Amino acid sequence: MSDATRRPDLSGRTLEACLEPAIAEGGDKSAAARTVLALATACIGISDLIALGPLAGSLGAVTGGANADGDEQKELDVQANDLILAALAGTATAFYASEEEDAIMTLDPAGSIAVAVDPLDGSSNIDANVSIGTIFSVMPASPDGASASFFRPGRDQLAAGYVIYGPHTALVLTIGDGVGLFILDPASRQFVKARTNLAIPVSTREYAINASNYRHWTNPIRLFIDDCIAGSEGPRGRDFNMRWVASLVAETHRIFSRGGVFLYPADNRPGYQSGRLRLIYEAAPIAFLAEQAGGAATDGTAPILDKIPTTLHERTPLIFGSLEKVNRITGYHVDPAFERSVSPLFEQRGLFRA
Ligand code: AFP
Repeated sequence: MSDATRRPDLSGRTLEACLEPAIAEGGDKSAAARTVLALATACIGISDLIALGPLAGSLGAVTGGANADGDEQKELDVQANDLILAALAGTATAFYASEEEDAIMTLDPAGSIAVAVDPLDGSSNIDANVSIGTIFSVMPASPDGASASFFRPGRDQLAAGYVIYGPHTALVLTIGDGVGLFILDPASRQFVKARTNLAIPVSTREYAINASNYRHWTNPIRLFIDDCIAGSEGPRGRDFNMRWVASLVAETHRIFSRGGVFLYPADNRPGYQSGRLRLIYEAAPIAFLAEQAGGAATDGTAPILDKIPTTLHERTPLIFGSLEKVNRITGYHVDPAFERSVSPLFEQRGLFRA
C-alpha cells in the first residue's frame, strides 16, 4: 500500500485551517489566533529538541543561572524560551512574560497582544524522558502598558493552551469557544485536529498530589486526602487512586483524558505559603482550559480566573479538574469537618457521597 493511499487527507484539519475563521474575524481574536500559530511553530522546534534527548546535549543540565524565583534554569528551559521569543518576532505581541525572564519584555510597542509562557514545564523530568510541556496564555495588550496587561483577572484571556511532549506531541487549545486537541503529525510537521469540545468528566476517583508534603499541608487538604486514603472504609465509602508525575502538563493531559483532580496547595515550607505554581503563566491558562472543558479551578476557595496578580511571578495554590471534586475540596475549606458533620459514624455517611 503506498503512503498516499495509507495517509488520510488532513488538509482541512490543520491548526491553521481551524484558526482561519478566527483570523478572518479581525481584531483581537485574529491577533490572538495568529499568535497561537506562532507559539505552535515554536513548540514544534521544542519538540524536535526534546525528541533528540541526550543527542541535543545536556538539555536537563543546569545552566548555572536561576529564574526570578530562584529555580535552577535547565538548558532546555533557556532554549525553549529563545525559540518562543524568536517565533513571536513579527507577530502583534507587545509584551512578553516568561518564567525564564525576570521582567516583562516589550517586543512590538504597537502590538495588541500580551503573551505569558512557561516555556518548559516539568523540567525536573527532562533527563528521565517523562512527558513535559509548554504552557501559554494570550491576553489583549492593555493601553495602560505592560504591567496592566498581565495584572488582571485570567478571565480576560483571549486564548490559552499547552503543548505536551510525550509519546506523541499534542496541543490542547482554547480560544474561548471550547477546547480542541491537535496532534503533531511527524510527516507533515503540522498540528492536526484530533478532537473538539474536550470535556473533563464531572466526577472522578483519581487525585494527584505530592503526598510527601503531607505534614506541611493545611487541615482541609489533609482531611480531604485522609478521606480519599480511607477509601471504602472511610466517609467517602469508595476507593480512590493517586497519581503524581511532577509535570503539571502531564497531569493536566491525564485529567482531560479521563478526569481527576490536581492539587498543589499552599503549605508551610518556606516560600510555599502560596503553593508552587505561578498564577499568570501556569495556573491561569490551565484554569481557562479547565473551565472551558466543564471543569473548575480554584486556589482552594476562589476561582483562579477571578484572581488579580500583583507581581509577575506570583504563586497560587492550584486545585483543578473534575467539577464535583474541586467543589468538594472547597467544601473542606469552607467547613473542614463538613464530611464529618453529616454523621459521626462512617456507615451512616453513605447517604451524602458524591
Ligand atoms: P519544574 O519545571 O521545576 O520541574 O516544576 C514543575 C512544576 O512546576 C509542575 O509542573 C509540577 O506539578 C510541580 O512543579 C511539581 O512540584 P514538586 O516537585 O514539588 O512535586
